[in-house]
Amino acid sequence: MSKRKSALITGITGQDGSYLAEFLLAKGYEVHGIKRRASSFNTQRIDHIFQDPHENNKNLFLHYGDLTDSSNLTRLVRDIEPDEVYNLGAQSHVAVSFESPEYTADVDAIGTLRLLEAIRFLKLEKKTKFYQASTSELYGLVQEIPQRETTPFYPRSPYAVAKLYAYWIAVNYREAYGIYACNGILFNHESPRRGETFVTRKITRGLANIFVGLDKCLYMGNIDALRDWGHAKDFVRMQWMMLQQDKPQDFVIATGKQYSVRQFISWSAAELGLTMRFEGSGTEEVGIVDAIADDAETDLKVGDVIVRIDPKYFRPTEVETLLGDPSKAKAELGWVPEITCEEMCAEMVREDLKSARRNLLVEKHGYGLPQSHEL
Ligand code: NDP
Ligand code: GDR
Repeated sequence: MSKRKSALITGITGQDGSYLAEFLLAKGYEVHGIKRRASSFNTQRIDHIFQDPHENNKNLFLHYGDLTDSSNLTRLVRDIEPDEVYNLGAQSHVAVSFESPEYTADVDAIGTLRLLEAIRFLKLEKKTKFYQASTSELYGLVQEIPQRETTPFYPRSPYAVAKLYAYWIAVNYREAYGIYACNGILFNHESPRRGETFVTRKITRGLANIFVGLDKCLYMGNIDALRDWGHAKDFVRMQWMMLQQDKPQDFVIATGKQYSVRQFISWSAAELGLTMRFEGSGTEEVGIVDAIADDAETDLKVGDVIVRIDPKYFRPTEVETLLGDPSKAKAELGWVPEITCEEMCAEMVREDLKSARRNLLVEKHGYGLPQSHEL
């Protein structure tokens, strides 16, 4: 019997890391993940696959570490000698990168270099395959629609500029040292595990809270922005597929369909039984409840304003439109996304509605709720 494969995932506690860990465990991999030291538990997304360290036959191992810490990364790569490294760890919030540009560069750009250097330094170039979580944010200011592997990059945030370095250093280590390194240029992908401050989750969670009476209004930034949103489950499958080819290559991963943030708000509301109407323009635009389904259990009334614009959520430089062309992934790897954006939106709303109802009970019994975060 062949020895089981091993994988090291940076960012295992994040949205993609949690789905990828599940996926690789189901394929029989030994999975190692790097988690950061935090003052409270930060492993909620992977608690369901956690294995007691005292048990035998474990196949999931968590290690403390950080992408800013070269010696830690090198030691882990030396000890694990992974067949595959998935570099998903990042300061991944575009708006936050304007507040913390240097840290974002350290983690997202130099962190990638540190990992590649560990592979090179330990002479694992022929053994260890490397996946880099690249991003459609590289395209930034529109040069071509839809965006494909050959579209020129024009990053529009410190996050995207850091990821540009990471993209090219992965290409360079492939060409210079023969490392099997691939960039997945992933367009936005979401799920019920999406961080609460990304726009889709902010909407599904915010509207669910308003629907049950925990909140009154959702404050948004640029709702004209257009995105190509897929489901994270579909996208992690492709991350693995990219490392199973004969030759390393870079791929765009996208659905090929595009919607506005405003549309996503309307879908989320519809899943709750609310029809929305938008009035006004610019920062004066509001989202109003236009109709309520008979079976919707809510105290909201027709005419209630539940969405407003707050310019503090606008970014200094915005990426207005992203639409990916996934034909290369389809032609060469047979990959097609299985979950539509609208289905994903409905799933996210249903999960957030369950949490909102649970939180309502908690509040009714006199216990405080964690405050929502901004951005
Ligand atoms: P998340 O923000 O959900 O997860 C990021 C992960 O990185 C978390 O596990 C986080 O740890 C970890 N991390 C953050 N800083 C460090 C650090 N200094 N050292 C080690 N680990 C760190 O992101 P996603 O899962 O959504 O995305 C995964 C990757 O894919 C990211 O690199 C992102 O930039 C990229 N990407 C994402 C897309 C998307 O639409 N989701 C699209 C294109 C690219 P902790 O839990 O402790 O915060
Ligand atoms: P993005 O995702 O910046 O594309 O990066 P995000 O969900 O944060 O924003 C998408 C678009 O929505 C607009 N927007 C708002 N965004 C947030 N967060 N909050 C708001 O209130 C709001 N209102 C409007 C934004 O301006 C933007 O145009 C994500 C991350 O996962 C990156 O790590 C990844 O690389 C890219 O997707 C592809």
